[in-house]
Amino acid sequence: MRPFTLFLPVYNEEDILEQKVGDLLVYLSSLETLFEIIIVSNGSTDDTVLLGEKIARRHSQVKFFQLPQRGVGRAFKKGFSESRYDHIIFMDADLSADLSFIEKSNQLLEKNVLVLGAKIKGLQNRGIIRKLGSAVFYFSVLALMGLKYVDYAPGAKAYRRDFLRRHSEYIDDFTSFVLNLTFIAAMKKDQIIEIPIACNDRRPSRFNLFHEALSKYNGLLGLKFRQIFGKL
Ligand SMILES: Nc1nc2c(ncn2[C@@H]2O[C@H](COP(=O)(O)OP(=O)(O)OP(=O)(O)O)[C@@H](O)[C@H]2O)c(=O)[nH]1
Ligand SMILES: [Mg+2]
Repeated sequence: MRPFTLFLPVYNEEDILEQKVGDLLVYLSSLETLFEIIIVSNGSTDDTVLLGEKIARRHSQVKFFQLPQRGVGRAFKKGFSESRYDHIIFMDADLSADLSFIEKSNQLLEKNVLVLGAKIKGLQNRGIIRKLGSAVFYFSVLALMGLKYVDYAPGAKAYRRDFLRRHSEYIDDFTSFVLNLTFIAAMKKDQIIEIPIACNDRRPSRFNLFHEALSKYNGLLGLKFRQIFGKL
C-alpha cells in the first residue's frame, strides 16, 4: 500500500481533537505503510490550536498549522501544499465517516484521481434536515451540471496530489471545491469513483448551515456560469 497524507480540518474541536487523533494513530499504524496526518485550524477560538501544537510536538507523524481566516477550502489548500505524499485523504475530525474509507480510497487512488465517499449510498445516521439538504443539492447538481455523483461534502474524499496541483484554482475558500474538482475531473475525462461509506454524525454542525447552503448554491451557480461562458 502506498504512503499517504491524511488531512483533518479543525474548527473549535478542543473536546475531541486529542482523542480522535489518538484513535487515528492507532488505526493508521495498523495499515503498515508510511503516513502523515496534517491538521489545519483556521479561526478556532477555543484551545484547538494549543492542543494541535501539543499533539504535533508529541507525534512525529502529525503536523499542525493554523491560519487566521475561516474556511475549509483555505485549510485544505494549506494542507495539501504541505503534504509529503502523493495520495491525500480528507476526513472530518469527528471521524464520523467509517475509517475503512482511508484504506479503500488509498488503494483506489492508484487508478483514480478522485475518490468520493458517499453517505447517501451507505448506512447513514444523520439528522433528517441534513439528509434532505444533501439530497436536494444532489438533484440540483444533476439538473444543472449533469453530474451523477451524490456526495459533494468535503469529508471522506481522496485526491491524487498531481490532480490537486493541476487544478488548485478550483479550490475555493469554503466547501464548493469538491463539486468544482469533480466537475473538472469529469470534463477532462479523468477517472473518478464514488463508493458508499457508513457515516455516524449526530453532533451539531460546526458550520452555520444557512451560510453553508448559501455558499454551496453560490458555488454551483458560479460553476454553471463559468461553463456557459467557456471559462472552465
Ligand atoms: N479548518 C477548518 N475546519 C472547519 C471549519 N469549519 C468546519 N471545520 C471542520 O470541518 C469538519 C466537518 O465539520 P462538521 O461540523 O462535522 O460538518 P458537518 O455539518 O457534519 O458536515 P457534513 O458531514 O458535510 O454534513 C470538522 O472537522 C470541523 O472541525 C473551518 O472554517 N476551518
Ligand atoms: Mg460532521
